[in-house]
Amino acid sequence: MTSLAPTPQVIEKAELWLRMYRQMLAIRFFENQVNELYTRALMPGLAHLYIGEEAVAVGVCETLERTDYITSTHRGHGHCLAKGASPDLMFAELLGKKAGYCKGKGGSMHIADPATGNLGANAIVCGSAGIATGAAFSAKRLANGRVSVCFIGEGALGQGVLYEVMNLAELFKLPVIYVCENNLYSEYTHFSETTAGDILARATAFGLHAASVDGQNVRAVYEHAQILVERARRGAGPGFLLCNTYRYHGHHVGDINREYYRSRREEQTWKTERDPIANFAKWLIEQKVATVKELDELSARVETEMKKAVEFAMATPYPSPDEVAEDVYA
Ligand SMILES: Cc1ncc(C[n+]2csc(CCOP(=O)(O)OP(=O)(O)O)c2C)c(N)n1
Repeated sequence: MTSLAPTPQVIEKAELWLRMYRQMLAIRFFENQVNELYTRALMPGLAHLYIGEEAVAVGVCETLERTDYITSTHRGHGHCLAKGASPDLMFAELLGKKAGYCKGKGGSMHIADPATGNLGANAIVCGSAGIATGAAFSAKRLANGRVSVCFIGEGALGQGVLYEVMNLAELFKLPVIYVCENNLYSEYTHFSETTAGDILARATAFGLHAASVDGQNVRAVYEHAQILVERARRGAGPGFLLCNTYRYHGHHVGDINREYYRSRREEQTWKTERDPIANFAKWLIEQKVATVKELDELSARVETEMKKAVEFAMATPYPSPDEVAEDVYA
């Protein structure tokens, strides 16, 4: 059987697709290491894993410039990595080390990286909506062409501040995009038990340009995000992107007995049929962007990089006790 050659469009974008694939792998392997550190009691506190949702962070952040802003959530490692953060410094932060992004004093839910436009994760549900909208306001006033992306979970739809900022964002035509990751559960409750009506209608009621996308398909996320980012950047106003996705792990690393709120069968179905990485790999191979062997080798390289990042973080020192009051505000 003769195989078809890749189309010109696929060839043109091959580098982009492979970069996105690599970035999704990086997030997955990073998070696997986080889970292991927690399970082996090597990491203080806990973490909310992003595994299963990689296509959202990567698809959106690939449409952004380094100088564009993002704000993140309690489930923020994926956003941080996709915007260009260093895994070494992230692991150092998770382990409470001085080399970490917050000198070891912030931990998983407070990683910020101004160098890559990441204005910070936020432990407060919807806590970053005002920050992202304010950043967009500054971008508009300074006319610097930057765009701001506010990642939120569907749990944030229950927070009043979201409606205040969407109202202002539309009135002022701010370059901000609210990316809502609906992973079906807010902690241990299905979204249908907390969320009335049509989610997109909440954004369109204020005049935002809103769209819904399969959050397991990185190309679809990328293409939808590109439209909203381009509109925002040329001054056409804010957008709202609803990404339908799923978290494979519990609400946090300690949430291991989950059958009382969702079945193992449901988890298995998402993992085997809708995995964003496996499905993208299949597509890359079908389109002849890469071979199975090339993707396997890439995967092994990225996994090794993440293991090395953990080694770096383990070996680097803790802050000295006399620095405890430095860089903290209260
Ligand atoms: C204002 C506020 N209320 C409650 C909490 C407790 N809390 C932490 S995460 C979470 C669930 C958030 O769900 P969602 O926004 O859908 O994000 P997901 O965890 O699904 O990624 C809740 C209720 C909080 N951190 N902040």
